Amino acid sequence: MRLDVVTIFPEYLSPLKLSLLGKAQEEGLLEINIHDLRAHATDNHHSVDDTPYGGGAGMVMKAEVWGSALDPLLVNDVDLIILTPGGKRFNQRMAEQFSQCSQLVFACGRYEGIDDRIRQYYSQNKFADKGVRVHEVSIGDYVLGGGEVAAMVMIEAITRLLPGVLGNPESIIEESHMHEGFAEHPAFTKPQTWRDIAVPEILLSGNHAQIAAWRAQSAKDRAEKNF
Ligand code: 6GU
Repeated sequence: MRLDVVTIFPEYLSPLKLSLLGKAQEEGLLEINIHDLRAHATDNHHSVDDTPYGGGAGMVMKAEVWGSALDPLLVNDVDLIILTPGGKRFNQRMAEQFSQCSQLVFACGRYEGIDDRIRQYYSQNKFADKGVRVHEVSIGDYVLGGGEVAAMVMIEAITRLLPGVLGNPESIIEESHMHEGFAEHPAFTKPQTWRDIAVPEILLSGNHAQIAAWRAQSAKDRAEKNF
């Protein structure tokens, strides 16, 4: 899988070099390219934003700058993800769908967002015919300073589903039966008693059917409590 992230803060994405994702890149399972949006600014001040038509607070990121950054990335069979708090809420099902894609391009908006003509332009039939698909995505109901952290959240959720990236594929299979409303069961490891709190007896029984039933019920209870 190839990932491209376009941002005015390339250093913000440096954690992607660490840990499992760093290793996945070294092993060639994954290619991540970070692009500096400001390199596509054309005026003396290298501005990437301007005041909004219609007035109001804040600044809007310029279509010309984004167009120049995105044109070379949106060639064929590629999903453009525009990160915006107004987008479709990201979830595990979307992570699974995006993990099947060959190339994802993350457009990290700052300020009051990206000129909407970017979304409109790359949604046209001439791009759809080339295999360019456009998505507006949010990671939750709160407002971040920009899409960078949201892109990292999505990248972590998506790439751990790729073959060979996560150490333990069995936990992926377990998760695939979960989705919303069916959270994970509580987990325990040694010692059997810690500060007078014992591990549930059933988990020591060796009765796999009963353990599975206990885990399913606990996961349900926990999910309902957290709702
Ligand atoms: Cl994708 N961007 C911003 N700026 N805020 C958010 C978000 C994205 N998702 C949730 N809040």
